[in-house]
Formats: sequence, structure tokens, C-alpha cells
Amino acid sequence: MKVQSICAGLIVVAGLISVSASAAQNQVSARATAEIIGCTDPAISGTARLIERRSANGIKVIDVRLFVQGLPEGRHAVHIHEVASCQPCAAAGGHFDPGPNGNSSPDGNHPFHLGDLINVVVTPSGRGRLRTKTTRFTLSPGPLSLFDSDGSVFIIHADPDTFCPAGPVPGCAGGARVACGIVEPDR
Ligand SMILES: [Cu+2]
Repeated sequence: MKVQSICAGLIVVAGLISVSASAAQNQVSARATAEIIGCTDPAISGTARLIERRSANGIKVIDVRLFVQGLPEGRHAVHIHEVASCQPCAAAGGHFDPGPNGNSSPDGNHPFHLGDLINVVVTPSGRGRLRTKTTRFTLSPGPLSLFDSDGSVFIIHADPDTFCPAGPVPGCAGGARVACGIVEPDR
């Protein structure tokens, strides 16, 4: 009995060590939320959540979760845009793309902007969910942070993002802006 209980204790200790090692690798370093509103249509609403974790290599990985309702069925482009303003949605500026070759034109560097994400798929019920990961931007301070001097927003577009295979053809990144949400750090 005694040997068995010592063995059981060692197994528990080993389990705790391995759990704490993986927890350190996936430690949440920041969280943020954006409340999505329609650019002109008050029937559109939703929420986006961003969670930043450190990978085993020290890379900041962002989990992106977005829910939206009130949009037409189909795929809709989703990006982070460069200015924290939804009034009007055009005030959000171009795609978030800090750096020496940053945003010279809205579609000019598409789909290589740091704020470029994937399409959200909206069902016939008008609801859409998006889940993805990115290492292109961060929430914590640094050169890729969404919380730069003018903040950042989510923009959802009327049309799908084609990722512009033929270059900057007008509308190739999703066309008109239909919904917007200012990214706010969770307190
Ligand atoms: Cu956009």
C-alpha cells in the first residue's frame, strides 16, 4: 500500500510539472474586445475577441474570434483597419500596416497588410462566426501593436475578400464597409 501511494504521489507531481510547463508556453499576455456595430444599418451587431499568448518560441500568437449578426448570407471580408474610429466607417482609414512600407493605398499591398484576416461566413440566418490565428500583429506594446497612437478597428465588408490575385483591382478586398468595431484592451 505504502509503495503504491508513493508511486501515485510521484505521478501527480509529474503531472503538475508538465501542466505548468505547457501553461507557461500558452500564457495569456493580453486580451482585447471589439463591439461590432453596423456602419449605417443598426440591425448589424456582434463582438470580436482577441487573446494574445506566448508560444514556446516566445512568439506572440493572437487568437481571433468574431461573431456577427444581421449581415446578408455569404462571405464577407474582415480586416483590422488603422484608425480607431467608426464615425463614419471611412474614418477607420486603410488596412492596419505599420512599418517602413506601410499603407500607401488601401488595396496596394493586399493581402500582405498586417491587418489582413480571412472572410467571415454568414449563414442564411444572418449569423457569422470567424475563428483564426495570426502573428501579424500584437496586443501588447511593440512595433506591431494594435494599440498604437491612433488605435485600431475591425471592419467587415459587403463582399468577400478575394485576396486580390490580379493586384489592386477596385473592390477585390471586399468593397463597401458594412460594420465596424473599435478594439479596446480588456481591463
Ligand atoms: Cu477592410
